[in-house]
Amino acid sequence: GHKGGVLWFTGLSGAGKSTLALALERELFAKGYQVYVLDGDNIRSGLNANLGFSPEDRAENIRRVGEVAALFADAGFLVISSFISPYRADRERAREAAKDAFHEIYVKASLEACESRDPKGLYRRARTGEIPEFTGITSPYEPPESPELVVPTDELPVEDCLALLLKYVEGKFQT
Ligand code: GGZ
Repeated sequence: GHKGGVLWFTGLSGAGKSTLALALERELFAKGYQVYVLDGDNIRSGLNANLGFSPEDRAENIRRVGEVAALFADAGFLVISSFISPYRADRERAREAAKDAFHEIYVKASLEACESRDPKGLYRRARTGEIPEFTGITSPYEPPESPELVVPTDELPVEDCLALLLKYVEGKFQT
């Protein structure tokens, strides 16, 4: 079997992290990989239910996710972690937890693209001030400086983005 690893997705809300994480999980599972997605649905609803979106809470969110991801990788899983993870220092700490198993993947779309998609109407609510500290609007996003992979979702259709991810994973991890 393959070794464990952490595929650490980072990017703005609406960049396509969740869509790609779930599509990649499905494809990898079908190819026989032991794969598991960590995202807001299974982490912010449970383990991190006590955390909000202040800089301190985001740091703690990412710290815990980084540790959980490292444990799963230790157990031989390919973990797909799908969080905005806006701060470089927090992502670096997650990398230190997983060591060589860590792969930073920048799911890259411009703020303009994300805001025009606005699938959940969150950017609109952030602009009116109804949602405070919203990433890209009233809270910072620090893009990766040297990610292992960039997936430009505002330049390529989702199938091509998925193909990039699959090629990357299959090059690094053999079942
Ligand atoms: C950013 C927020 C916020 C604020 C709620 N800022 O696109 P979504 O809706 O479905 O996913 C976003 C999710 C971000 O949670 P993360 O755990 O990934 O964030 S972090 O890594 O920064 O801790 C968004 C929703 O939660 N959401 N309020 N203020 N996104």
